[in-house]
Amino acid sequence: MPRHKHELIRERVRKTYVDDQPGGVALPTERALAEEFGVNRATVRHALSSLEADGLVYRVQGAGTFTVGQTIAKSLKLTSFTEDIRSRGMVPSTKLLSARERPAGDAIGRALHVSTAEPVVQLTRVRLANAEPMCIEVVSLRAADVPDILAEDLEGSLYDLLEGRYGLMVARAEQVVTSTVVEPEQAEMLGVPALAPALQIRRTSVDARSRPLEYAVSLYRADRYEIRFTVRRD
Ligand code: 16G
Repeated sequence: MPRHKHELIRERVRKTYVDDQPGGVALPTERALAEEFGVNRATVRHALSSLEADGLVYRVQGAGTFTVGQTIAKSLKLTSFTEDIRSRGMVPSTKLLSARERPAGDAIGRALHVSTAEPVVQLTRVRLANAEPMCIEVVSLRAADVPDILAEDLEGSLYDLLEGRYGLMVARAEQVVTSTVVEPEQAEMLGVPALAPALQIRRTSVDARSRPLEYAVSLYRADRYEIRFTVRRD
């Protein structure tokens, strides 16, 4: 079936410049694309609008057109970062930024049900998928729950470590999602411009007896993450 010219161009642009690209990669200019594919700029514009409408690229006034990359749907099933990324056929990795013991303080103490002076272990990690940064996570655990954890490899799955070495199993978590922006010092770690939109998820995880195990604050790139949930009429 003959198709419109802009649809053919759209498919060629998609195959050449969009598919398999990480997010934030600039496409050539409209003029360059028009030349490359031997069509006029209106056709290219039409093709780009259609890619934009499908959420595959985004346009920034005066700067050009950029790939969105694959987004990761975070469902309300309780999963670890490692599981989320593997389920998308990507390879998870982690860069440990800091690992230390400190007093819980107010907010963390409240979340973990300990006094403000109680020592907690705090890990700050950049989590990546196919070597591309996805989120920054700050996880706090009661130090008494995880003796010698600072000597462990903290660049793998924390949930595997908690379960395998300490017998701690997360059964449920309370989560609060807020929208925010990336602070300048976080922007570089996430590979996005400062003040780019982000999703913050605060998770308090408890075991089967409702004892708090983990308080985690994860900052996700909003261009790569979405939250999906099922609502049911009972
Ligand atoms: C997820 C959790 C985080 C947990 C981590 C463990 C959310 C919002 N947060 O990122 O609380 O610490 O997974 O992942 O889902 P890991 O086992 O791969 O280290």
